[in-house]
Amino acid sequence: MKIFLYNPDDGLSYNFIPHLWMFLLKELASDDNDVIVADRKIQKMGEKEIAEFVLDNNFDLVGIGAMTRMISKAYKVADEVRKRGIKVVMGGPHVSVLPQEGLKHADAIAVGESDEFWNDIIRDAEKNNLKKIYRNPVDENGVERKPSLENYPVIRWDEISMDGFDSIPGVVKPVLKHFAKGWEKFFVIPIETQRGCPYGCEFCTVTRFFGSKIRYRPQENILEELEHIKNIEREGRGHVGVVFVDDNFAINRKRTKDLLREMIKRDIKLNYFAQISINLLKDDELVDLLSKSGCKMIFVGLESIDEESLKSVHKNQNNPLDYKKIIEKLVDKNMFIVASFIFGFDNDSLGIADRTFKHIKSWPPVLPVFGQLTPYPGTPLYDKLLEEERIDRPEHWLEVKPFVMAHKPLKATPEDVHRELKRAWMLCYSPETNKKSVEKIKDKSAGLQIFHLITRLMFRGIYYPQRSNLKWIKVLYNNKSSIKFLWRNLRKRRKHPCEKFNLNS
Ligand code: B12
Ligand code: SF4
Repeated sequence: MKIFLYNPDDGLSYNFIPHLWMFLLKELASDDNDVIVADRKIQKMGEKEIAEFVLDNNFDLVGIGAMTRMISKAYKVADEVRKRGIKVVMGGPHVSVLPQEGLKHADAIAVGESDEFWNDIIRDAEKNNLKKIYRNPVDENGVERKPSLENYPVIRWDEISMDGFDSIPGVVKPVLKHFAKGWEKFFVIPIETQRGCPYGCEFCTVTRFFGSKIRYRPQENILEELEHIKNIEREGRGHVGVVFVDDNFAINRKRTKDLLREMIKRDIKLNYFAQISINLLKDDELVDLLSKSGCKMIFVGLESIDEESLKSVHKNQNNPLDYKKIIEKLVDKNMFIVASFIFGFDNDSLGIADRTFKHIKSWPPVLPVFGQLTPYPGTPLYDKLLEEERIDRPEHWLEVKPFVMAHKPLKATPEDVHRELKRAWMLCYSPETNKKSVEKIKDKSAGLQIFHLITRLMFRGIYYPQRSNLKWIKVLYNNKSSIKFLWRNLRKRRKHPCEKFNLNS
């Protein structure tokens, strides 16, 4: 069978992190199948163009995955592909909750983690005998038996051509070629070490989808995959940024510390990004090992600076009083925080953007991201708001309006929340704030300062799309004072910045 796997872009990031599920299912498919994964070129195509590509390349089956946010694009692609007589199977967090909706657009739906039944789907498709729904078996109590990760395949990233996944914007490449040779090619590679989350925050789909009990991949198996990834750098094919997609990379601190120690011992240190709850980062030994093993950025769901708001969504593991101290510790160890905030909690009122910015300003530089509270199907939040008849657009995913709420919070209107979001993005990524951020880290290595500024400019693009070269040139022009500051500061140093792009000190 010739199989094509596709995940729509979120409309903003060109899938800068390639979707792990596609590479995982490619690896799990039995050897007699030819599985092709959609790359960045495909992301730029419209649904008809994608369907024509599938037809022209004689694919027998198309697998589509999507989060709720991208589901309407996924359905459009599925419809176009099926119009051309090719079978479509869909999976992922959205259709797993709403399989009947998915079946209006697909021949079959994979409900839940599909590792153990993916080959059944392929076999049935080959026999032209697809079932409508595939799911994991249940135990004697009717509880789903989620796949064990004991036999997780080692993905040979070093054997995959990564050229279609290079994430450096064309306009920045010449600058990097000049100042930081080797960094003009940068591949982002996703990897998982475990599944599940015990916290069960009200707005999140993870605990219901992956379960509250953590299942782990064997450590040797993870280390083997990291070794293959490291080979990409060792062979000089470009630089790599690993993303540990686990919802909480350090949920079991002992295991994580053991893994990090082994990475250090075996010299498979890689620049990486992970998601970790702020409460776990109080552990100094963990922070030290993260830094020594190559961690450069940590995504932390801070969500709010307001304790009441956190309580209202059962995010009890966060304490806003801890934020500053922990962030200082991390930046001190050369790691940056992607600080994720949500606006639109029932307790949020006007001025939340300014109040949040006041806190952020008092911290070492972080990369803040802001989104509105969204009731995703399959979450306790969705069920609660539906019962309270507070969702204006109960099927909001069929018409995604970025930064527009689907329900009414109690102390602000959806329009207020949108204004607050806009203000927060503006305040945090203005040229003045960017300059202050670079100034705050003027004693760090050249590499870290350049990395921080480029990342800031890229993060700005989450709210203010800047995909064309012209827009990028404008962004660089508007931020000329940060660039000048950086340039002067780096020239002052004895070691010339071009000499070495060292991210580690
Ligand atoms: C990495 C990640 C991202 C990355 C990008 C996604 C990527 N490239 O992987 C980034 C950081 C950009 C991101 C962004 C967002 N994310 Co995100 N993200 C994740 C995360 C942590 C890991 C995804 C992953 O690789 N999982 C591991 C793989 C193996 O699991 P999987 O994808 O579910 O695949 C399995 C099955 O679902 C199934 N499957 C999946 N697809 C298909 C397709 C077929 C054909 C078949 C047969 C099977 C199948 O098979 C796989 C193996 O079992 C998940 C949480 C999680 N643990 O999954 C959230 C998650 C997917 N994200 C989520 C959300 C909400 C977002 C945002 C909308 C957040 C926001 N407010 O901005 C944004 C959207 C982008 C945007 N800018 O607007 C939600 C999605 C919920 C939903 N119903 O849509 C999740 C589940 C987390 C949560 N808090 O609930 N995210
Ligand atoms: S938001 Fe994070 S901590 Fe909370 S349930 Fe989801 S994955 Fe777990």
